[in-house]
Amino acid sequence: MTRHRVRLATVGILACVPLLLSACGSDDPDTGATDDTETSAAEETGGGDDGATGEATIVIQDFAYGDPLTVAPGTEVTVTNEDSAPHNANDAGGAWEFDLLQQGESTTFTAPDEAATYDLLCTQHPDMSGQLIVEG
Ligand SMILES: [Cu+2]
Repeated sequence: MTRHRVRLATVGILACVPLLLSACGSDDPDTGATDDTETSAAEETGGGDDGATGEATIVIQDFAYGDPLTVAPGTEVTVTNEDSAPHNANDAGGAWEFDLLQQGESTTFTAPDEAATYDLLCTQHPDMSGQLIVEG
C-alpha cells in the first residue's frame, strides 16, 4: 500500500531588506530598534477605474519614518510629523522636497513615475532613514 502524501509547502517570504545606512557618532539616545509597524497605512479607494490614484501616509514618529512604504507611481503621499522636533521627508536624490513640518503638521507630495526605491531624507536629522518604494 502506498501512502500518497502531498505536502505543499508554499513559503511566501516578503523579504524586507532594511537598508543599513550606518550613521556613526549619533548622539541620539533614541536610536534603539523599535518594532512598531503601525506607522504606515495605505488606503485604496475602491473604485472601478484603472487609474492608480492611491493614497498613502508616512507618519514620522520618534525620529523614524516607519517601515518602507510601497506605492504606485503618482500616488499622493501624505506626510505627518508627530514629533516635537521638526522633520521633513525629502527624496535624497531630489525627486521631491518640502519644508520642515512642525509637530502635528502634514503635507503631501506626489510619488515619482519612475519605479525605484527612494531614500527619505530629513534635512535636520541626517541620521534618519527610510524608503519610499515606487512599483509600477
Ligand atoms: Cu528630522
